[in-house]
Amino acid sequence: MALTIMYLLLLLAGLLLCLVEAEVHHHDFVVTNKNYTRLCETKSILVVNDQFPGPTIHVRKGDTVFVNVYNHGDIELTLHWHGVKQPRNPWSDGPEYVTQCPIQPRNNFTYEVIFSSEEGTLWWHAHSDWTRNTVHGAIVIHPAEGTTSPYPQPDAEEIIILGSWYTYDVNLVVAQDLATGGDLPASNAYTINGQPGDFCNCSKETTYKWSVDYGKTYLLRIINAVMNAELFFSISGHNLTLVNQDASYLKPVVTSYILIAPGQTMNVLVTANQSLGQYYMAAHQFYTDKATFDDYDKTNVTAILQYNGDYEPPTTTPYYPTSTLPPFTDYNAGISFRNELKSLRDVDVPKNITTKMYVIAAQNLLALNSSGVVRSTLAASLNNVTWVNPWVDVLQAYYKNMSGFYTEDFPDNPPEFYDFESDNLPVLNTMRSLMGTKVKVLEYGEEVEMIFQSANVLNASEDHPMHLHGHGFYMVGAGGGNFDFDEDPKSYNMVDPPFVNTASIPKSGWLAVRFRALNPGTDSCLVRWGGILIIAKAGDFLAVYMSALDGAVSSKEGVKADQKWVVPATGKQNVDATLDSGLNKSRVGIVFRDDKGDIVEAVALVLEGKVSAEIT
Ligand SMILES: *[C@@H]1O[C@H](CO)[C@@H](O)[C@H](O)[C@H]1NC(C)=O
Ligand SMILES: *[C@@H]1O[C@H](CO)[C@@H](O)[C@H](O)[C@H]1NC(C)=O
Ligand SMILES: *[C@@H]1O[C@H](CO)[C@@H](O)[C@H](O)[C@H]1NC(C)=O
Ligand SMILES: *[C@@H]1O[C@H](CO)[C@@H](O)[C@H](O)[C@H]1NC(C)=O
Ligand SMILES: *[C@@H]1O[C@H](CO)[C@@H](O)[C@H](O)[C@H]1NC(C)=O
Ligand SMILES: *[C@@H]1O[C@H](CO)[C@@H](O)[C@H](O)[C@H]1NC(C)=O
Ligand SMILES: *[C@@H]1O[C@H](CO)[C@@H](O)[C@H](O)[C@H]1NC(C)=O
Ligand SMILES: *[C@@H]1O[C@H](CO)[C@@H](O)[C@H](O)[C@H]1NC(C)=O
Ligand SMILES: *[C@@H]1O[C@H](CO)[C@@H](O)[C@H](O)[C@H]1NC(C)=O
Ligand SMILES: *[C@@H]1O[C@H](CO)[C@@H](O)[C@H](O)[C@H]1NC(C)=O
Ligand SMILES: *[C@@H]1O[C@H](CO)[C@@H](O)[C@H](O)[C@H]1NC(C)=O
Ligand SMILES: *[C@@H]1O[C@H](CO)[C@@H](O)[C@H](O)[C@H]1NC(C)=O
Ligand SMILES: [Cu+2]
Repeated sequence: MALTIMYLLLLLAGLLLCLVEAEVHHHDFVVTNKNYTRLCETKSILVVNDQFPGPTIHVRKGDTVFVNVYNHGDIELTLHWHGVKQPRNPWSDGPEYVTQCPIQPRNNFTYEVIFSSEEGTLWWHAHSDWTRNTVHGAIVIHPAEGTTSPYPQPDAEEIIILGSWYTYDVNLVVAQDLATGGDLPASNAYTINGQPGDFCNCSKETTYKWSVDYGKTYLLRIINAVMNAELFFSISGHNLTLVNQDASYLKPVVTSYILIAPGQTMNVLVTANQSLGQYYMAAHQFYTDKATFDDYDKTNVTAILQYNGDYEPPTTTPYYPTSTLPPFTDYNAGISFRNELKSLRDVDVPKNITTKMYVIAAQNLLALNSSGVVRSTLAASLNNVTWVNPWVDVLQAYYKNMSGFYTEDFPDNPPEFYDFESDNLPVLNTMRSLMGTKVKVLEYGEEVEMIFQSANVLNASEDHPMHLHGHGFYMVGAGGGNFDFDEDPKSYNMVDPPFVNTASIPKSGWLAVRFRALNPGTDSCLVRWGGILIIAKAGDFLAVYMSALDGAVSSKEGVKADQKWVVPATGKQNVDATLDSGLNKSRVGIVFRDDKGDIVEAVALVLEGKVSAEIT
């Protein structure tokens, strides 16, 4: 009894201490357009405070930051504090149309960013279509005053932001794609702290350099801020010791490379104890989509780790991590890295699961006929629902009890069970999804399990990074093939699974996560890829929204319904036809009448404007 009271008193004292010591910070973020030159070409990009990447926010665990955002740019946007749980503070989370409407040009908005249990590295980014490609920066969260990291104090720290560069106005192109169609563009190069590095045109002079002292140990805070791609990252001659992901500590993983998904953040320790010289840090894409659509960014982005001191470099060019950076399509390197991740300590995994969801992530193709013009629209879906933005943000609609903006019938299971990983899915049955703004409602305190399955609809199964706002989740399992409800749960890690905010569903496989709905009032994520919005009720309100990070809906006008192609009615045939769409290389759907007058739907590959389609 006495012990219990002591404990409570200590707890109270601890809380008071926290309240006294947590700091409040204020920042002004001014968004403007600014010209930047990369890859030999100059273009105007959106930046914050004249910096690309944007300014770093430094806090201690438990602090609060107010950020006044002034939009002096030419495009509407919001900002999001990726991985910050924001307890009971959903209005400041940021996703457009989920927690707020975008900040219009010449307007301002103040975010209150509340840090709670996070410790490590996170990041902030714009959350309106693809504006985040240049509007982003690091968030460094140090241990609270008087506490220390469970790992030895490094001698110094370095931030590495991995980004993607487009030589054209990608926001415009994405807006056009969203309106008219086609796959989303691949970047022209990846960047490290804004620079493509030695292997890209017109980039050698400005390659990012990091100087180290022999014998010191450094903490690298690595952020994947690219739009769409998972990346392998390696430093020639130096192992990495991964100690923290998504601002949560891990058991140390000594590795020669990491795999980092868009949205993820990783802290690694690096000891500078190799012979004095220059070593490349290099990254490139981990590509999991099928080989026929290989139009991805194949550049190798590099920065240089160089030892301080007076020495003759042993080589004229820096060492390249040839043997440690896995090849673009090294699926096993991806899987074996992910299997190593474990929380530093045993954790309290939710076991009283009251909501269990099996969610199929697929890429779909919709055919919309408006006044005789058939638009084929690539869209992503979760359980066959493709998310549609409401025009009043969901949180406001929920809070103000405004009806008609969403429905609370997001399904716990796919409407139809089939062999999700088949290489031969019947096109017509699986290709279409349902457009809608569907939300899943959770009671406060529920323990939730979500199993995501990457379906092979359109032969397009690939890794999909999933991200949860307002909460972290335990990644309890992942595997290949269709989820086996009897066998697969036996392999769950119920002891020390990693606690993260972003994890990938593996290509042709599944991902199982668990979380507690304990944060009334959180929300959202990338609407374009289709998604679920979860609202958890409490005395307060709560919305959690989850979706794939890696794609967007797109569609293309131009396949006119009256266009005549001579196509046999049956059998698999290649069609040769010209598409007046301006699309060069893309996966599109085509819908037309065959010579018998029947409507035919098919998936087509467009190359240089020529269509070759398989008609079944
Ligand atoms: C960017 O460069 C273009 C052409 O070089 C110029 O017209 C424009 O004013 C510049 N924009 C800014 C924001 O400096
Ligand atoms: C910020 O916006 C508000 C309206 O939302 C306006 O009243 C205020 O003057 C603006 N502040 C600045 C510094 O522009
Ligand atoms: C670099 O420039 C050369 C010459 O202009 C060009 O042929 C090549 O395609 C460029 N490489 C990349 C990756 O853009
Ligand atoms: C990296 O770690 C591996 C496995 O622990 C070890 O075999 C290798 O020698 C290490 N390399 C360096 C450069 O320390
Ligand atoms: C360099 O440091 C790493 C990490 O502490 C250690 O594992 C490795 O053995 C060291 N290598 C040399 C050559 O000292
Ligand atoms: C990137 O590096 C890989 C080896 O890791 C190499 O095969 C490829 O040619 C490089 N690509 C470019 C564009 O330099
Ligand atoms: C499990 O959760 C339900 C609903 O939240 C609750 O009523 C029940 O008491 C819980 N059971 C246990 C064993 O915690
Ligand atoms: C599209 O709709 C028009 C009427 O607006 C109709 O005449 C046409 O047959 C439809 N096309 C297809 C492929 O269904
Ligand atoms: C919300 O609206 C519904 C339907 O209009 C109504 O039945 C319900 O009582 C309202 N709830 C609140 C809390 O206003
Ligand atoms: C998905 O929804 C669409 C539209 O309602 C429907 O045509 C299709 O059959 C559904 N697909 C599956 C696999 O449930
Ligand atoms: C998917 O790939 C398989 C095997 O490569 C092929 O037989 C099938 O026709 C493809 N289906 C579609 C919809 O492209
Ligand atoms: C498509 O390819 C043609 C021929 O190579 C080229 O003229 C055209 O500019 C390309 N269009 C796009 C949108 O890349
Ligand atoms: Cu986020």
